Amino acid sequence: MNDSGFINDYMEKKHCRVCKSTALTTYLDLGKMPLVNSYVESANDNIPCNRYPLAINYCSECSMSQLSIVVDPSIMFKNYFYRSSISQTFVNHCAEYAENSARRFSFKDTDLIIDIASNDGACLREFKKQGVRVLGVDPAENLAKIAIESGVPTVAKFWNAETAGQIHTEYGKAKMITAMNVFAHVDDLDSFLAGINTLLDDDGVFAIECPYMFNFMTNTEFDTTYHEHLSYFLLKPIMHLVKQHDMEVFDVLTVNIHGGSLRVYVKKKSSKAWDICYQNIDKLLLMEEETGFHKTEKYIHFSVAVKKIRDDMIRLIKSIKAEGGKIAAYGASAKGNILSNYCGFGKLDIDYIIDDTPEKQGCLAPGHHIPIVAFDKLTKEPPEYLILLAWNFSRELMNKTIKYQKQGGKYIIPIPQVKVVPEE
Ligand code: DWN
Ligand code: ZN
Repeated sequence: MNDSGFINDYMEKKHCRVCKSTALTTYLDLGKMPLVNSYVESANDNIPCNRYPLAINYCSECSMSQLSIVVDPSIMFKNYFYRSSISQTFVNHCAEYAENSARRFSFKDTDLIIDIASNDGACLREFKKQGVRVLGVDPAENLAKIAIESGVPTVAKFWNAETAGQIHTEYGKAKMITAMNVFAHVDDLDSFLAGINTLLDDDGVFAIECPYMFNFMTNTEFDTTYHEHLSYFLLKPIMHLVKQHDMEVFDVLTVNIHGGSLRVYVKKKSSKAWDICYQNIDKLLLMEEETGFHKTEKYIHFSVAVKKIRDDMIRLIKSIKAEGGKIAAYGASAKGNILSNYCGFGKLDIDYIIDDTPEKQGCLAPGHHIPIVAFDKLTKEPPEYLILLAWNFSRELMNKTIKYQKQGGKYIIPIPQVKVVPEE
């Protein structure tokens, strides 16, 4: 057992992290998968990747969905390849979020805004434009360095109660704490929320933004299942969880980013500063209830839809290759690594994966070790088909490849169903 209590890099999760129930039902099992952000040096092509069980369990007590294991976070997050700022779509999303927050919560220039899992500072750079003090928290030392060099002060640590205490001593209380694409990545949510309680001003705002289970299932976004994503949230379990920490949800909305996300605004129960938007909250809870998401039956057949996407992708790739067609991909994303490994694709199927993240170029993608290359490869060796593995940014990727389109190049978009664009 290592010093963080992990044997063999991971541990089984036998109880619900929200309500502690053991009434868990497995409804999706993708088998053993590699860690999606463990990109491989090309010299290590002959060394097989570690693979870990990847399955999701549903809690019938509180409607929480969570992975059946927890992989040691220090393996996944201390040196992190993913850079939030590569996607202009995401940067624009952050700019809108920062402007909206400054207006709604009447930021003053003395206010401190903290972003947990701040990555390369993409979001806090937008908040900084609103004239507030900012502080990032992210365990990835490589990303913290980039953020600091871009003018975003960053503490290179995991967020928990202890880190919150240290920040409180040095920086004081925060007006707003944002948790974008991290709340689903954390096993000990009790320590996470204890840290929020420590650092959040009495009338402060805690804002969670995470992938929404409603979109995950409705659009069969199974490839966003990976070991970093421990939880797959509905609004119902989030409300249950924050209540256990003397906090309450005061507003909620769905946002069109990363395949469809939930943004949940939380305040301390004692604060009277923010009206509770019951209409928005009740509307979403009712939608979850009426569409069956609060019942186990809803989940039982999800794997059928997942297997259909896998089978459709395999059939399409096989038919293209049978006719001698060349196939490449764009977006060496975490989701793309799950989709391509789950379909069993390898170098004989996909020649290369384009990615604009400098740190990923020249590496091999986890599992199948398909080479990751810079954009200019598309001009030098154009394929007949380009799989958009970052389908959540299809528009941005297609806008970047107009020349490829004009030369008759085609796209394969795998989610929510496998389709070729333009249609054949
Ligand atoms: O939660 C997480 C989400 C937010 O980001 C993390 N745990 C991991 C990561 O997941 P992902 O890698 O699937 O995220 P993206 O943002 O869908 O990945 C897009 C990939 O495509 C990146 O490697 C960057 C690349 N890309 C590019 O090369 N050129 C993306 C765009 C838009 C581009 O123009
Ligand atoms: Zn539960």
